[in-house]
Amino acid sequence: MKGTVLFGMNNIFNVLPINGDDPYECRIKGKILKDSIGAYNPLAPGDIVDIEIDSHNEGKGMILSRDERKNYFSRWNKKRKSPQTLAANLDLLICVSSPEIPPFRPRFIDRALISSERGGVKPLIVMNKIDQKIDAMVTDRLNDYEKLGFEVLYCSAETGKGIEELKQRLDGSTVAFVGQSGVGKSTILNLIEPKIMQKTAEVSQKYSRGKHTTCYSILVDISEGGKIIDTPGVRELLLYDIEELELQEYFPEFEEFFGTCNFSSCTHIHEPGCSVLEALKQGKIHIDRYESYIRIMDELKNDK
Ligand SMILES: Nc1nc2c(ncn2[C@@H]2O[C@H](COP(=O)(O)OP(=O)(O)OP(=O)(O)O)[C@@H](O)[C@H]2O)c(=O)[nH]1
Ligand SMILES: [Mg+2]
Ligand SMILES: [Zn+2]
Repeated sequence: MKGTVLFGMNNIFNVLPINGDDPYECRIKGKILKDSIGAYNPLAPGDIVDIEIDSHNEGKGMILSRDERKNYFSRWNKKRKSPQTLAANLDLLICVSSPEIPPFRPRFIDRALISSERGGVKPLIVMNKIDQKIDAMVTDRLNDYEKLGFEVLYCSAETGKGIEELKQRLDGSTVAFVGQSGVGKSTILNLIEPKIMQKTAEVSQKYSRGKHTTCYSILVDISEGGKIIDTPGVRELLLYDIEELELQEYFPEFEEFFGTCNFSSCTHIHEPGCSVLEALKQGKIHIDRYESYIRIMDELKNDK
């Protein structure tokens, strides 16, 4: 029988049968799923699996295999030195951010955009907490994302502004919320599906940081249609498996300069006759995006 993984904890996975209302608590049959060798987690919310129901134990079952993923959103888990999938089989990756508390982190967004493209998912940037002060720097960065062709939606889970629009984007599809801790992912989910009540917590006043309230990814079926995967806030969104010369392809603003640098294998960092560096000088490329490019490049080269 096929089912969707809702969440997993301590190697026990809650799986909702495709045509059923009640999830089964499942373990993986055997020691490991053959598709997940080397991964931090064998399964993520949104994964489609084959299960065998345990006829002796009500509500229990075994996971036999995992279907190939249509797409996924993942990051590099530094501690365990392996890729960690946060959600699978998505129609949209929603990167939630906030303008002030916690502070706006465009570098996180840049990484989320790259990781979603890498995994084959369309991204949407959501600026939540628009009831807070929005700095000119923040507006400038968000306008730049729009100029680059990324969608940006503004909302406030506090006042409800923009939430209707967000609901419409859901429209029967499967979406995942990602973002730093404290930006309001679970609060938005609770507004969209009040019967859920995911735990939320105030941002620490002292550090202006979230408290990592959500501790594992979970898929929630929305009564009005669609599915939302709420993920825990991650401090770092590390990228992996991207070649040095491949990174530029994730920066749409570099595209018009491809093939116009002096060297065909230009990394756009220090090479003479580099048209990306020239465009940067002329203000055609946002300095902050370029800074992200440099930092990610450094990390891809050195980190693992
Ligand atoms: N002012 C304001 N506060 C908000 C808004 N949305 C959420 N909050 C508050 O922000 C705090 C953090 O919200 P959470 O929903 O727990 O954040 P989260 O992104 O789920 O955080 P993690 O689970 O730790 O990743 C809570 O105190 C919310 O009430 C908003 O639009 N405006
Ligand atoms: Mg949360
Ligand atoms: Zn160049």
